[in-house]
Amino acid sequence: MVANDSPLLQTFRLGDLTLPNRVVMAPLTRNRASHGSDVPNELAATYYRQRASAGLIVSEGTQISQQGQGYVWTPGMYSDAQIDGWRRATDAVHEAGGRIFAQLWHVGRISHVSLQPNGGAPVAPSAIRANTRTFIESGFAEVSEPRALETAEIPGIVADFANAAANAKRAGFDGVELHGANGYLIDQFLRDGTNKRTDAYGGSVENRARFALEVVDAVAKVWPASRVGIRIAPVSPANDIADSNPAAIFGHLAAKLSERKIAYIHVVEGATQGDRNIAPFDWAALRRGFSGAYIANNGYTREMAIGALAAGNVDLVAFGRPFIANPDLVERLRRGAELATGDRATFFGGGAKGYTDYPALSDA
Ligand code: 8OZ
Repeated sequence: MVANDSPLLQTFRLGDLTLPNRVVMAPLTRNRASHGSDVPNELAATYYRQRASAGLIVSEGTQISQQGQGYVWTPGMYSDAQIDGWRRATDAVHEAGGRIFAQLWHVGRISHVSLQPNGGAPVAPSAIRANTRTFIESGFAEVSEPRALETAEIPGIVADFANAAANAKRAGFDGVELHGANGYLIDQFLRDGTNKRTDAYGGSVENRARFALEVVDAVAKVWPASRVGIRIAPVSPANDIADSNPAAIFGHLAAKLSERKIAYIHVVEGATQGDRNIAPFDWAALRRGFSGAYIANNGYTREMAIGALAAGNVDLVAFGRPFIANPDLVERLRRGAELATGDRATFFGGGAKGYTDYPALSDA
């Protein structure tokens, strides 16, 4: 047993929200939206309700438009039916005393023609195909060759983010997190490995950050900045992304996000779901360069999280995979109880099995 003065159980003031603890449920792609409509169904409401003791839940990545979808059966935030479906989940979380932000997602080039409007090419800052796979109805598939966005198309995608942010409000979310990590569209603009543009959105760090900041500004017209966060993964090679100088682009981004007073940066430290030390990076400097809260993520154990919080290095710690098989993760961390291990075969796709059937300790 551990006393309730554990750093994990301290409250945290995130903008105008008071979080009851420092444990964030990280966004987790689970591919269980209703087939054909990408509506989050009753199972999703149950799944999120079961995890409502998190200080904050960040929803799974939720595409802002059909063009923004890169995997089959991920939920959307652009149709009325999707908004209604999400309303069930946010009501369930709130009834259980929790808080939930929607993660707004555009995959950019990490997609497949079978998922795109009219079977078209996925869009990206530059026409460079990623060396990676996605999963589509028939199973894993190489991602498709993208086309480069015309400059004139970019405001439309910014507007899609703003529209999805407004839809998230209608759906009862408490805020929104922009998916700026893991090699998806916002990240593709940020990095010089994927952004070879010669217009105002490419080249210098100022230009490469322009798209991300335009999205932040548009979303922060719909929500107070204190209800907006962004997830970033400065050195992760996820989805074949690369940059020649991550400290430069992410340092600049942090400074510009500070001016906008958004609530938090949610930082995947190291390789997503992998080596935390894949490349050197000064996380403390990134945090110092940002005015809001710092949510740390990636392979944190209970001990690491307590240590980082106690040292004052981080404000909140996000746990991803541990939340799959431990709906009451906060209680287990409080007790120092053993954590259950999730079954990889049911991470992506399927029904209740491996989704809503993991018990809490109190169920035993
Ligand atoms: C796992 C499978 C599919 C997508 C990410 C949204 O890496 C994802 C994702 C993770 O951010």
